[in-house]
Amino acid sequence: MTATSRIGVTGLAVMGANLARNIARHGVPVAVHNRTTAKTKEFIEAYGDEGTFTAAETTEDFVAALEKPRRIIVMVKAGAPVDGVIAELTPLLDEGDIIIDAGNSHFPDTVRRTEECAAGGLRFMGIGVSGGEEGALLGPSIMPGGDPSAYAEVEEILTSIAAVVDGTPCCVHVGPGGAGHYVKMVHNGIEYADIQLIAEAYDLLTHVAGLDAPAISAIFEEWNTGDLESFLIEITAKVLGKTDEKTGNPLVEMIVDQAEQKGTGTWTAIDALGLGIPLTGITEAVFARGLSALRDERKAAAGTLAGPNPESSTDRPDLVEDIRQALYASKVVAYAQGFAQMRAASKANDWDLDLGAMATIWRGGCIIRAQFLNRIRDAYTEHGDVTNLLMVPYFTEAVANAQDAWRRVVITATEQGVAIPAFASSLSYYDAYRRERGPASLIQGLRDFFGAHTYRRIDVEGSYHTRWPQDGVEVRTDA
Ligand code: NBP
Repeated sequence: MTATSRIGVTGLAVMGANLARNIARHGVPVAVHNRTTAKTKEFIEAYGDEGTFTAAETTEDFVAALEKPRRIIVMVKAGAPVDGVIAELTPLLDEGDIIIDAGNSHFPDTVRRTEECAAGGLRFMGIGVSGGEEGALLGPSIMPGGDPSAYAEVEEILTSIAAVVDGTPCCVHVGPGGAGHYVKMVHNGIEYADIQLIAEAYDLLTHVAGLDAPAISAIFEEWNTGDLESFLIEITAKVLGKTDEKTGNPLVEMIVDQAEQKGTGTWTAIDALGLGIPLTGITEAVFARGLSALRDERKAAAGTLAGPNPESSTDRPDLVEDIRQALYASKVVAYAQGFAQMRAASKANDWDLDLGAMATIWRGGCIIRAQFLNRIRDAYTEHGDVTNLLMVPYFTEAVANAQDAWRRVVITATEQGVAIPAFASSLSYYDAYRRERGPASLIQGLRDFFGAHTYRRIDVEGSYHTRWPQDGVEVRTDA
């Protein structure tokens, strides 16, 4: 085997195969390999004429086909398979060679693998790739993390295969270690929130506004021409507009209402809990999927638990526009929270994330691509280190303009008994965030009462405890 390939891809399921094809279509010779060799043969038979491929049956041949420093994209199932592939590759590689995990790995695994590879003289990168199978083939959003010297070796290839928006490739070096997979994780979390908000809007338009799926499809199509313009709103119109060939009903009504998940939303929520960052939109979206999965329990509860009086229906003419505004405001909150989480993680891990660049590379190729991300990019360009996007004038004003409609929607939904966890929690977050003084003073008082956990006062420095059950006297505890 002669070393003629500039890069290798191992793992030829849908994502790996499409990434390899995308790279080859850009004129880069690619070595391809898969654990099950039949898949490699199938790949060459189907796509071999799309570029210069070297098919390798063994890992040894795969490595031998690569120019040095070797650049190897691993696109196998996240988890133990990635460690297995790294263990197989490591003894065959030389110092400075680069292993690139482009799957959806959990970022702590990426941090560990980076250290393990570095101990053996190898450079490791964890890169997030978004856009599903079509994105991988035609231009994904790429979030590369890891050693900058390794990125320099693959930058040209990665930027050439990425989606391009306004002449800018949707690929930028995110940061060291696990930064790339971290940002991809938050991207997926935001995707959960976006989808949940859309589902809540659909529920309201169905059960409060009384519209059918084709009518709601037309509404989403119209919404896609304004502030909400995005891939997810566009495909919502398509999904709602689809008629089931078997029954003639809207297909969405024939699909079981149990949402599945692969775990990235849960990782995002758990990470936010660890960082102490309020991430209500994404977390409610994960919980909502969990609740949807309790189909049998819901079925039993539907006949048992009382709801509101069905006669208290509403036919407000402005309801559809109110829902649009509530969706937009809630979306602003979900993104503000996700970006606040990335900011906190960047500080905690010394990643120095350029959050404006993250908004820039999410504008194309990925599932959450949206017009809206231009506004987020502009916010970081104009205001630098933004603590919370809600405080940037564009979003401050956007939410202020939408808030009356948002409140009406939450009230109406609650009166009608329609669950809107993401709409409502986003509004509560907004109301809590804009309060100079909240009710946590009582929480501190209670904690001090039952656990002597102490509290701070607003008028003087120090830490205090009141001897509640004894003599009620306040004592300073840090003096
Ligand atoms: P899968 O996640 O379904 O993984 C299948 C691939 O992993 C096959 O090539 C399989 O080889 C290989 N593999 C497994 Br399983 N165990 C292995 C092992 N122990 N050693 C070597 N290879 C092993 O593929 P995918 O859907 O293409 O996704 C790849 C990665 O990209 C995942 O991390 C996924 O989360 C991520 N991702 C997927 C999407 C998407 O839309 N599907 C989007 C973005 C990111 P075999 O053929 O021999 O079984």
